[in-house]
Amino acid sequence: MLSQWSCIRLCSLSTLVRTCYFISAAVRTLAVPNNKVNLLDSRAVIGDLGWIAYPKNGWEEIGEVDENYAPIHTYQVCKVMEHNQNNWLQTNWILKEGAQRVFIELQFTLRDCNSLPGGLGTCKETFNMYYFESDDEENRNVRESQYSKIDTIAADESFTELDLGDRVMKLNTEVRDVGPLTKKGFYLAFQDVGACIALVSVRVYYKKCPSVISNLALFQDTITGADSSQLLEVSGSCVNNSVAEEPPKMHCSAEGEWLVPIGKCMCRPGYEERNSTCQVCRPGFFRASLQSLTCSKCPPHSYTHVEASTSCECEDSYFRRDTDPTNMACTRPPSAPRSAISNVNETSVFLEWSAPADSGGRKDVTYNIVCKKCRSDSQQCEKCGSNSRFLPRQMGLRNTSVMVVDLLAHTNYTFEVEAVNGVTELTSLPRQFVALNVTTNQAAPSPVSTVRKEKTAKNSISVSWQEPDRPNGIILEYEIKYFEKDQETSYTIIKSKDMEISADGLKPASVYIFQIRARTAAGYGGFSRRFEFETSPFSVAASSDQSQVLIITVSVIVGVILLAVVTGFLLSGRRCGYSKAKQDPEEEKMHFHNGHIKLPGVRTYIDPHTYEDPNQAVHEFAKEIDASCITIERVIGAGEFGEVCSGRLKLPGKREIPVAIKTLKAGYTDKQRRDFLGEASIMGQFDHPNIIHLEGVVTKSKPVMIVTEYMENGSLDTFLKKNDGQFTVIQLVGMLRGIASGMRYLSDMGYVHRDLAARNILANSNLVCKVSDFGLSRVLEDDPEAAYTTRGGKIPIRWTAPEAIAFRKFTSASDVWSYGIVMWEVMSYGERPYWEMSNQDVIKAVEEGYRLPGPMDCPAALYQLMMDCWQKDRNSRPKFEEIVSILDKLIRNPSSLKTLINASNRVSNLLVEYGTMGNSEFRSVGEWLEAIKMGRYTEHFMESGYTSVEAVAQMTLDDLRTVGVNLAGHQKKILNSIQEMRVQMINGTVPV
Ligand code: ACK
Repeated sequence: MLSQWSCIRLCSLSTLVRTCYFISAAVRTLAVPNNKVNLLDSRAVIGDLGWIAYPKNGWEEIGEVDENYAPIHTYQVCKVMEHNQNNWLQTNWILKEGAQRVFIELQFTLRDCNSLPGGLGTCKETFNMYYFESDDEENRNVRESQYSKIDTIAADESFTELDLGDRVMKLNTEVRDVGPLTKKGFYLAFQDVGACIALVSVRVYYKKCPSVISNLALFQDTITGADSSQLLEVSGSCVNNSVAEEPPKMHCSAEGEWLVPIGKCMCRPGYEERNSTCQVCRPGFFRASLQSLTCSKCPPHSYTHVEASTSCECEDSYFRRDTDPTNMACTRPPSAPRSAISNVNETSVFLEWSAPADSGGRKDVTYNIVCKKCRSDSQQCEKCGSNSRFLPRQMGLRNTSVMVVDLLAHTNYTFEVEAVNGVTELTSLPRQFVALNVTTNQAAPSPVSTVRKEKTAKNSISVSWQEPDRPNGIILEYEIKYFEKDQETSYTIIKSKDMEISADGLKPASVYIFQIRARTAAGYGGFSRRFEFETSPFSVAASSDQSQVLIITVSVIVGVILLAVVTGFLLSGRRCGYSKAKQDPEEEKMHFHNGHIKLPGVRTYIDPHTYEDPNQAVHEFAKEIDASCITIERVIGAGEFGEVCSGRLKLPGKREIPVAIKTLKAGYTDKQRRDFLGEASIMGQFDHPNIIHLEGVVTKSKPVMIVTEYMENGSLDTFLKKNDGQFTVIQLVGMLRGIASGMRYLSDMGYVHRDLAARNILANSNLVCKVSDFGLSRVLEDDPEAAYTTRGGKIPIRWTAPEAIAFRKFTSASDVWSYGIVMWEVMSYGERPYWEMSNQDVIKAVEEGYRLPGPMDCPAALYQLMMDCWQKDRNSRPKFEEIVSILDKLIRNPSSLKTLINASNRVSNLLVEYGTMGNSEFRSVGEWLEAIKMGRYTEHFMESGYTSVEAVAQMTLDDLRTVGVNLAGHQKKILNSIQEMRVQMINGTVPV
């Protein structure tokens, strides 16, 4: 019989090393991964394994060494020749350590039965593995029947004698698992029934999911479940300084792998995640919320001096709104808005400003308007009422402009434009604002809103009405327009100072439409809506005797009263008030058909010359004022016909108003009187806020007077010269807009002014400009600027269009040319157009295409407009309508005025080549000084080094003083000549 021992021993000497080699190779490849926990490893046990073999001659332990010569335990059995083998090998008691399923890995070699001679009948090639559970290890006497079989183990590969000869050892590895285990521990047992086996190693282990940190949650070691497909749900715990956003969970698979993570932990604010831990934010850094990724540096104007900050504090005077993100810089209230300008249009004010220099670091700057109404005589202001409207709104404006409408006329307002931002309310600091003082202008009254029918008869309707809601001044009269319904082309206009009229001469049983409007010094307001009233079909009195008696009685009473009134009026003689060549002194009636006047009255300008009797014209258009109503206060100037005075006019029932009074000096001729009053006949036809308003005339006593509204600042040219450089561009453009608007009205009326110049514009205390000086044939006679042309007419050359100078073609287009010159005068603060050039030189230069240069600091858009007004072809010049609209646009968009013409533009058009100081005429400074009668300074100039014309052309007033020219008159004379000199020098270098 071949013993198991002998077989192994046989092998061992020659094959052990190789066997060990295989074993060690297997050990290396089966290094324990960290999700397997060994309960038993026979190779790792150095001392006695404590296994028991039964019967004793069955399994046998052989001491071997591995490749490192470390001892290992090997059990062999090889009773292949004997029948009925039943050899058991029981392991020691294995504590299961909480495992529910264990794995048994066996390594063994098995002899191929075919390779054994004579053993074929009894030789086996398998063995069986059993287990037995128990709570303690005392009871080792386990009966065979108590074991539970795990499996029959067969070798994948068995070996033969040949293999030994070939030095090949075939080591099998088999793994079986068993569970669920219910007791504390168990025994394993290997049953051999007649095979040749060497059990080289037995390893028993269970699997676990090893402790891991995932999503900042710690998942502890977890022993896998009893079932081979079971997933155990495991809760994680958040690592230090982290919190669960959603409870963290993972699933431990039977294979010891973590699967399906759910939820996660995040570092607390003040900490950030680094290497799966939460690290504190350093001073100067903060982390505000779970959502932020890392600690961030404190934003500008904030700080923190401690660790683990969740926010940074704002520096002094800086703030943070609750809604501001924590990573936003701390901010502060804005500075005041800048460059505020206002533009008044009657009772509306357009305010515009620039954003503050410092927005406080925020983008939510808005503007509030504080409106104060101030008394003109004091600094006392009160909050504006709720009547005025702010467009688009008063508070929280995002744009840098606002329109304020429905203000009171003639009222001083202060508008404070405040800049605020999101942190303004967090501070007690005063709000930063820019203030604008504004005085509203005259404004036309609002429309009459209610018209009532008082009485109707067969041929008449009496109506009454109420004063408009916003009269905007003293109502001078009402205009009542009425016409038969659907017959609008034929209408009648009645002017009345009362608030009741009777429209007579109407058709019976007919519907009439009434519309009423009011007039103040600022002109007419809009018409009321249409009111319909019907005349009676029959005479009311016709049917009854009683009524007839009543009517007769009433008629008699009315007649008596009327008689008394008329007599009283006549007796009152030179009573202060108007008198008109009308039956009702307070009422004026005009009939229109298809837009043309049917009875005396005006819609378009009527040349007073067309009246045979000039007196009739003046009384048609001007009211006669009784001289007793006028108080003359002082002489303010001299006109062609006599003094111009200021004074006061007090008409009965009216407020006293300041007026200008033009007088006709004694000893006048008839023609002079006619011409003098001609102006009133023209002025009286106009009714516009930018045309000087005629109050009336005094013709019935001497001196003959023309009374107009008083314009505090007098003529515009003088006023601008006195206030050189004092106005904003917007104010200047506002003046120009007013003049253009007045001129639009005149041209619409078909009136050509012919003498439009700054000297003929008057300005009031609100800077409202009004066109004045309306003459007849004398138009230009009294203008000191007017000069005789070759054709004999007298014309203000510098202001007049070439075609008007050349062939007296005066039109609204020639007025537009003059308007361009006025623009130039205004923008240069009253500078004389073409300076001291002679009229002849001006005519020649203009004919040759030369034009005035842009005034200093003049917005390019305005200079362009001037140049357009000076187009040679009069049809190419803009109409006043267009000029008004261009100026309106510029006013609405003041930034369009910021582009100024540059110095070269200024002079490139300055192609004036006339004067006495041409390059050729004066070769030396001495000659020049002699020519302007300043020869006495020649030596001074030479001594100071001003020896050339070029050097002189650079001189300033200070230079002149240094040279020794101290007399103001001489300084002025020399500087004027230097100015001309510069012009000529430029002209000499710039080609036309
Ligand atoms: O520049 P001024 O002060 O303004 O001098 C002239 C002067 O009379 C001779 O025309 C002034 N003037 C003319 N009309 C008026 C007016 N309606 N209001 C005030 N001043 C006037 C003008």
